[in-house]
Amino acid sequence: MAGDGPGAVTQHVAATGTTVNGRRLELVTGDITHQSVDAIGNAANSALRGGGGVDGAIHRAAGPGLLDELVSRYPSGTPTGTAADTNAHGLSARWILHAVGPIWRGGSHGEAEHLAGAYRSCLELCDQLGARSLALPAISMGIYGYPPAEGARTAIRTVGEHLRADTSLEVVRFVLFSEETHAHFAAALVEELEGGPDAGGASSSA
Ligand code: AR6
Repeated sequence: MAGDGPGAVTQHVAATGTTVNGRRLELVTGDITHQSVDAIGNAANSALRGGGGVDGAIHRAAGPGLLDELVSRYPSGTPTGTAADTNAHGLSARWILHAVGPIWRGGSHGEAEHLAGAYRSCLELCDQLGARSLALPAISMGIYGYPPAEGARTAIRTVGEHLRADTSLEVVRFVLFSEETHAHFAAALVEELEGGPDAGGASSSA
């Protein structure tokens, strides 16, 4: 909801979260195209020409100007494990960050590094752009077949590391499309940020 600030949860079925270094890491269930945040992450492919899943939903909601911008600014797309920024067009945000996760091929083809790289690129772009709030999907965990328990741990760990360092971000919100995916992220949040010796002072709240 506009006006509620970056910490507002605008649409959720189940919401959980934690605080890392004074910044919020939130989990909600919902449609990422309905989020009002500075930056919305997309799970794209390296051609950056649209597709199915969350990519299709974002292109439909943003309108045809998004594809035009991608074609003109990124004629060669962007490699797996990186992200590219555009304007948000019809979405209620300032930027869309088109992140390219890996296709799951069994786990021994650099998938974890590429998945972490896709999330890290979104976080670094936020710092370059001055974004204070970011909504992220479960990159690679749909059509690209990444096992969600493992993918969620990589996603949470990568965001947790970034929030512990110097960043413009005040809120990072994972917007998960199903209760099942939300449960994987909630378990990963406990394991990666609250349970282990590397918890970094995180404190949980509902
Ligand atoms: N809001 C939030 N999450 C969503 C939404 C939505 N509107 N729609 C789907 N998801 P996927 P990938 C979830 O397949 O695995 C495209 O064709 C979905 O349930 O969108 O990275 C691209 O162009 C899943 O949990 O992305 C690429 O070719 C998560 O988003 C390819 O798919 C990611 O699923 C990328 O595959």
